[in-house]
Amino acid sequence: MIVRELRDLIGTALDVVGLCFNSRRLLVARDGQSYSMHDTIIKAGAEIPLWYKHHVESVYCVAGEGELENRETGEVHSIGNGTFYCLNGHERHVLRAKTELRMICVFTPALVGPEIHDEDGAFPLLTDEPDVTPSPPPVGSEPARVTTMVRDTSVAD
Ligand code: 9YT
Repeated sequence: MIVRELRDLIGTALDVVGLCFNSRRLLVARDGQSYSMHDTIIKAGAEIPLWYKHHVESVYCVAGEGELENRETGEVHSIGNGTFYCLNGHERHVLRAKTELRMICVFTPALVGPEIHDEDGAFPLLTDEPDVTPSPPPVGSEPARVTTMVRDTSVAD
């Protein structure tokens, strides 16, 4: 069982600060599940073009008011407390925050942790690999494990 408190993530590497959002990554790839889960705050006034080419994202809004534009169809949906959407077709979209939004986001495959959006509004597909540095761990400590950012080049952009 994994039990975490949001307050324990604040200010750590899993509290990822973007230009107009804060993504607190509660569950990430190294936790061994098929998805990651984030508690994300989008700043009021933000307009974010996104395109999750490598991931499927599900989003449940629990606070705030905003708008979701599907750039493939031109459809615009209001977002508020209780709105859910799933980008199961990797749709290009724009998220607009009229007020601060709080969104619970689930990504498949799981994010490693430090991902930020690239120029297309996508997260790169990273792999979580153990550190292979052949130095012995200090006596009495757990084996060291660090997250390395490795671009998976088998997936075309
Ligand atoms: C809702 C959304 O896509 N926001 C961008 C941030 C992302 N969801 C994240 O890192 O949690």
